[in-house]
Amino acid sequence: MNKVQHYINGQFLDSSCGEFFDNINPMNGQLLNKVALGREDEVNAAVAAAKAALTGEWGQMKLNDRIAMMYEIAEEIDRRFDDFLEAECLDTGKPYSIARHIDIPRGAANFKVFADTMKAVADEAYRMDTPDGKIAMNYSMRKPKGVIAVISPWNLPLLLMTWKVGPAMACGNTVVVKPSQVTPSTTSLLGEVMSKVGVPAGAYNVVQGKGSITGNLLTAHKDVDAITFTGETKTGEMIMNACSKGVRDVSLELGGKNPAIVFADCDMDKAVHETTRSCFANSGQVCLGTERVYVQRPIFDEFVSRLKESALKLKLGIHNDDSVDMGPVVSKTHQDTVLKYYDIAKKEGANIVLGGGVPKMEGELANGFFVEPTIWTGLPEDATVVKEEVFGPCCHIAPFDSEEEVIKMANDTDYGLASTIFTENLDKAHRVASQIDSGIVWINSWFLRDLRTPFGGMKGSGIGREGGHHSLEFYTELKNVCIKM
Ligand code: 6OD
Repeated sequence: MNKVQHYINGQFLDSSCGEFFDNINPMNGQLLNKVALGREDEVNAAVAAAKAALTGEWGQMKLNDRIAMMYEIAEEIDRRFDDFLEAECLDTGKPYSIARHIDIPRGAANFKVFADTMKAVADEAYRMDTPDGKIAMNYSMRKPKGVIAVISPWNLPLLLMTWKVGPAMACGNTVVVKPSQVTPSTTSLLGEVMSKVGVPAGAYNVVQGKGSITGNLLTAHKDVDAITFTGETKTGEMIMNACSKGVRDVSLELGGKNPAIVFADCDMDKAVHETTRSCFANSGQVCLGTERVYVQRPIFDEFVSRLKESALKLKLGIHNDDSVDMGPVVSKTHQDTVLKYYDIAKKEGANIVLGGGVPKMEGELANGFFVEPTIWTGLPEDATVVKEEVFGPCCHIAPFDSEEEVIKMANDTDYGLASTIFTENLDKAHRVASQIDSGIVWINSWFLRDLRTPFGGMKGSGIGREGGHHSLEFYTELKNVCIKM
């Protein structure tokens, strides 16, 4: 059985204390491999390597060479596509049908796009008249922020980790990554890529471990200059607290309780297709996914039955069966959480249109952490599953009458990450989009990503924007130089 190690200062290592923890395959509940548990020694070594690399070979590398290296990393990920695919699917249980088209290509794209961004960086310049009749020129310049701690989640492990590591390294920072304890593999595999393309030691470091141990040590470390995190809102609050010590910058991409608004004048096929994706893709474990669907009353019954029909076609199963649409959820703990919400919905009087429990799986999959795609109707807006993020393959569908009413319903949430609107009336689409409080609004689509656009959440969904040149705001320090002539 192979093991998943730390990658520190260009070397793969076990922990100094020799401790490992189990990585479980969510498709069958079996042990997949053992993962090194990082404690103080590993966190200190990784941060020290990252700090030294800032002034070492990595820090001295010319911008053009660094950009070239970003492209080489992307190309090497493409060359190792099948290794990344297998490792990601075994850790998460997601099927090839998803990871082949989303997770792994984005792992490479996250390096290419930020290499492109760095090629096009423009600085500001202002000429001013001075009080004594001369002139002065101001120009801005950017420098890397330093050692960036990247705490990445389990739902889209490679995609979301590289979404941070790509821009951080393209800007010249060094990184220490702590991936989720349940999906450690692709982060360490990326270490092999870094070694292969000759990234200088210390620029990319990985400390495997648990949030409550390794994550806490990393976020508290005094030589970490900024922290970027994707995950639960509660953890985000703790990380923000940690950042107050030393006044360090933080970027947070947190939870969502995203609405879909389906107007009577929508293209029904499109609305059903995209909502099936947004509710059930990746077993509902996407922070941009839909969990609240609002449908205009004249088409309510038709939409509910069409969404049910579409969800019934989703095939659950093993990752390497190309006909499978949905895998299990990521862990036993998360299966319990989702099922707890399914129970609460029932107790609070939901009409269960579809699912609501554990599907019957055959053979070894019977021990996997599968949950049924689930659709509810009939709950009030203050019901638990209409308010709280479940992060499972489920949604509640409620009717609405007017545009004004649905905007209020959509915005009545502590979150503000994403939303979708379905209508064939362009005026209405723009009008409603402008009034929804979410960082991204998709019209007649979902999860269509242009990596140059600003990405981030409002309210409890996070702080800061990343994507294209917006990522530079977080990953660099901007300074002004004023020269009197
Ligand atoms: O596509 C992205 O860049 C992104 N940050 C997606 C986030 C998904 C959350 O589960």
